[in-house]
Amino acid sequence: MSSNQKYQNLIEEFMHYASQRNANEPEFLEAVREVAETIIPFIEENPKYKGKKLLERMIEPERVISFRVTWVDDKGEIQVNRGYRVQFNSAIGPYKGGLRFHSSVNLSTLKFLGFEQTFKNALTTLPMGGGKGGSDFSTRGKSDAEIMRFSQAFMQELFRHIGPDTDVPAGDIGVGGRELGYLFGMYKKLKNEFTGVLTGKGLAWGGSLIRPEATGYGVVYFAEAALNRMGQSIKGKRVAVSGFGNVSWGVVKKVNDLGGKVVTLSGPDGYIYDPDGVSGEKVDFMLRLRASNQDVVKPYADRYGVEFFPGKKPWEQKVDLAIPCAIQNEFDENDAENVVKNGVIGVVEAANMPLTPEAIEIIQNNKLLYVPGKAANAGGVAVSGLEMTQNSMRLQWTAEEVDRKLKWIMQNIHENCVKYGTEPDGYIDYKKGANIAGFIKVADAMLAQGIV
Ligand code: 2IT
Repeated sequence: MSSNQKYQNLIEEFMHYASQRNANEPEFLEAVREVAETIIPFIEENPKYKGKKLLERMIEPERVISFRVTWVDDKGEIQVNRGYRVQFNSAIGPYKGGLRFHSSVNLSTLKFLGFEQTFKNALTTLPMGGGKGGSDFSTRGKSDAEIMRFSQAFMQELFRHIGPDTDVPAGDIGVGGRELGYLFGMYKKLKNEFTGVLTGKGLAWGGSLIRPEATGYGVVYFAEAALNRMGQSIKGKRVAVSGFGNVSWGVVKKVNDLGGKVVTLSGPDGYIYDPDGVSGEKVDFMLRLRASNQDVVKPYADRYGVEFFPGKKPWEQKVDLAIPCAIQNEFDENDAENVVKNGVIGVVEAANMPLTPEAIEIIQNNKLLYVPGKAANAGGVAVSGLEMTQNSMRLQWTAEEVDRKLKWIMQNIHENCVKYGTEPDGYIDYKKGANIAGFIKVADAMLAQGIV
């Protein structure tokens, strides 16, 4: 009997408690269950953590802020959006995590993201707590002036709740360098302070080199470490990627650096298949696609004469590695069956929780490589942490220095996952390893700081 089965009753009891308190929050409950399934057995086997209600405390955000964002669009019409900041856990540092501007944003999404962020940030070795925020505002079809007015209106409330030692937001889906610039400008105006209150800033105003690339680079460094363990490497591998935004862009660049080939990109409209690989000027074209605010990938196919599959997902292509970079639950059991059938080595999550629980189960039951986002995509927030360090020191490190630190952090996370996730048969359960390593750091800090 596996420890998971032995503790099934405790897990179900805990999930019953969590579901009652968080009804109508399916994404949050999905993230909680994933952690509970690995952490409850760990707590039961490590008496130091027993009877302390650690998990009950961890699934309760320290603070949830919800606010109205009103602004005027280009037609002169008044628009009303909802803004949030979920300050989840500050046991090991100031709340830290991105802002997401996307039509799917609601409290459930942001609670799942803030909860995951707490574990992810703990894995980076840097002193950052967990938080997440955003709005149901979508940049799709908006003008630059509208994006500026919305970002300013959003910050007009958020500024009260954040600060360089309190809560340090960054970007996420729909929030890149442009949006962060508008957010930072308004924060600075309101506070009359130039501080490192946001990360992902532009280079000229306190940003860090490598931050734009960091999430994608980190994912590929992690994948390389995992492949090396299996006696393989990225070199010569064909990779399927979803999305075409910031994370996919970093993944494409680093896969190319290491001698692999990314053959797919996707958007809400479908996916493109480029057998020659996304390289050279095609990589820069990804940035133009993002800046166009259209949220479609088809223009890539039109421009470079490759195949476009409307309404389809890239996981039907035969590749060596699948790296979902788009959004939660984008990869389901059918996709998992597809990639298993096509002989994939594994799936590495670059987005947050892109695989459904059923998909994870299929990948892991087939003993294929599965790396959860909270481990694989931690490079983004890790370089955000390095940006905070540089801001505090009032200096700027070179790209080489930041990249070297990023690589070290990703290898360290990989080793920690192996340490806590190695199964008796030698299979590495990276999900279990990441959850336990993250839990230990946050739990030890919470125990030391008393009941607060
Ligand atoms: O999901 C993530 O880790 C991010 N969106 C980055 C957060 C950050 O604070 O850099």
